[in-house]
Amino acid sequence: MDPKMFDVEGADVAWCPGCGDFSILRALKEVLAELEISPQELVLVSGIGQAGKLPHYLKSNVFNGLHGRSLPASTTIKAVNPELTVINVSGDGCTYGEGGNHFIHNIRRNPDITNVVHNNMVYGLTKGQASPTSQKEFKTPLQAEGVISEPFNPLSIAIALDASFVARAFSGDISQTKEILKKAIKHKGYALVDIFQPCVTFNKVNTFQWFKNNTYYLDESHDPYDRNQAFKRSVETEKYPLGIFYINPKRTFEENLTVYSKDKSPMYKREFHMPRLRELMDSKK
Ligand SMILES: Cc1ncc(C[n+]2csc(CCOP(=O)(O)OP(=O)(O)O)c2C)c(N)n1
Ligand code: SF4
Repeated sequence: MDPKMFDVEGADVAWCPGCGDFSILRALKEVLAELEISPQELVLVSGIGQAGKLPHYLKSNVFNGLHGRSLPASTTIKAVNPELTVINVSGDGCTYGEGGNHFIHNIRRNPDITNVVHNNMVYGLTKGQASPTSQKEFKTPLQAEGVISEPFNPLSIAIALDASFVARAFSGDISQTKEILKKAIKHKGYALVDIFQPCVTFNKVNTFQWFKNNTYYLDESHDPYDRNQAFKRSVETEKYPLGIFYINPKRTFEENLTVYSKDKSPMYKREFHMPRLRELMDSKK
């Protein structure tokens, strides 16, 4: 497929020139085309923020919800129609801050969705306040003397909760980001891809060059099926590892739903049975 088929004609892209979001958009379009996933089979789900605007710029079915509330929507969409490819795209604030509770409980459920998090270590849309992943001592107009809280470590939390697929990429390296995204989308189960994404306007510390200097790729000696090893790597901060940290194949949320135990057809293809619904409603009176 041609990645251009995902272009949205006349889209008025609101991102700043040089923003790391552009490379994520490009990588995602190319990966979808290479995996031959059509816009009709795809649903992009996001919350609020600069990252949350990505679905406006990529032709697909879209659900744009409240800040932090995209994961439950993704899980539900996949549950009612497991034939769709569901990709959740949002920022670090949206996913780990306002949506932190959903992030945790979504991992327990393990829906077959891909969760792409644009991690720029700042709140971009609301003009540069600290986010949960902002580093200690990072100065902002609100945290004028620097952030005093410990940064949230999404990878360690995901591995501790035995998530099905945990990875980190850097938007400055499109080819590696594509490889990681491809594996995440193909993975059956919840796949977290945290992507370092420079915010060139509001984060003058964690720049493209900073991410380049402070990251390295996990090499072949890393066994992504070894949870202890994955956890050890996830806490490294002197240089942040990139790549696939952890894979744990397990049954998905949809597979565990009894509604699919005998009949695999999605909900919308099933006959609606009004008398049975009435019976159920009446039984709760
Ligand atoms: C419940 C709620 N709290 C706060 C806001 C205000 N708000 C909108 S976007 C945003 C920050 C977005 O940051 P992030 O999710 O990191 O995405 P980015 O803009 O950096 O891509 C905030 C705090 C809101 N819309 N809803
Ligand atoms: S404010 Fe930051 S995250 Fe938002 S578009 Fe500009 S560079 Fe990108």
